[in-house]
Amino acid sequence: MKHLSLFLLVLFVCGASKRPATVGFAQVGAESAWRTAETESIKSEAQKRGINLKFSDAQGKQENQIRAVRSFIAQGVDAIILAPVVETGWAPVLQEAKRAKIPVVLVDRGIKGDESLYATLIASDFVEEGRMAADWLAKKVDAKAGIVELQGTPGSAPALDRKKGFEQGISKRPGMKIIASQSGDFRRSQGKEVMEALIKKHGNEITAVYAHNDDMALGAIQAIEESGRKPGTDVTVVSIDGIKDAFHAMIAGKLNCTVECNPLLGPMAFDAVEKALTGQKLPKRTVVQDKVFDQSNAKETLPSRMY
Ligand code: GYE
Repeated sequence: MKHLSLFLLVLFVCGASKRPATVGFAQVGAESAWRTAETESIKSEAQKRGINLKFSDAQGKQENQIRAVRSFIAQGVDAIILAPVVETGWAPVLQEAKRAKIPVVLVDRGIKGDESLYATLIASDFVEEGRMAADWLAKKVDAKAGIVELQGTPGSAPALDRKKGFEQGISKRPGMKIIASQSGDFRRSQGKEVMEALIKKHGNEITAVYAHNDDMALGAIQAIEESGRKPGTDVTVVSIDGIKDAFHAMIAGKLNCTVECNPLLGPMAFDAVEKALTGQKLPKRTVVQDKVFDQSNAKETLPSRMY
């Protein structure tokens, strides 16, 4: 009897581990090069591990993401990876996942509220990124600047925290002032449009741009050039992400600095999924480490950039 149950247990464990896991990934959209790199990292890691991945692109809308998570639950996936577009409004659907005993791994952006609704969060420290951008800018401009801030998606963790960190960074530097702050939704086209409007309004008062991501900074750089001023010289431009195009712009002297935010979260996300599925303990939060790059090291760094 004892041997039989042991045999059955072994059979069960082996059988279970052989069945490929099915994981649903509820992605925000494709608003930036960062986002595309993250999608690619998760898709390729799933393939490498033989995981059956169900992918959903919410086109930047929370209601689409909620619908995707519900459909993953209905399909009985083993786990869900969620990159939440905004911080609030997740409790009902995450409670449904919890009731269905489907672990949820949050990647890249956090949420507000009950921590028991997700297994773990893997993300950068966005407040720290904002602070690093402010410190770099302060040194560059001798703590004197009229700053335009281009914010990310309203209500998203990176937009809220990058704003907060930057404000903390300039708070003890009275010569640095944010003269306008508007959302460009993390998109290049909107970064350009917003910058055009702000140049019309504030003209040469603007001596620096702080963009919450590289794509918006690259859009702003175009707007500055079209207005007849020189980005990188007349207007100091700092941003966050560290995409390849940012390195090209730094080499061209148009972008001054980018704070890296690593989107290659696939391996960490699936390590977490596997731990959650085998009942291992997970930290509530894993902080991805970031670095600052500027024109002094852009050229030598570019060949090693992965995204
Ligand atoms: O910085 C931006 C993107 O959530 C950290 O979202 C991510 C941000 C990233 O669209 O480019």
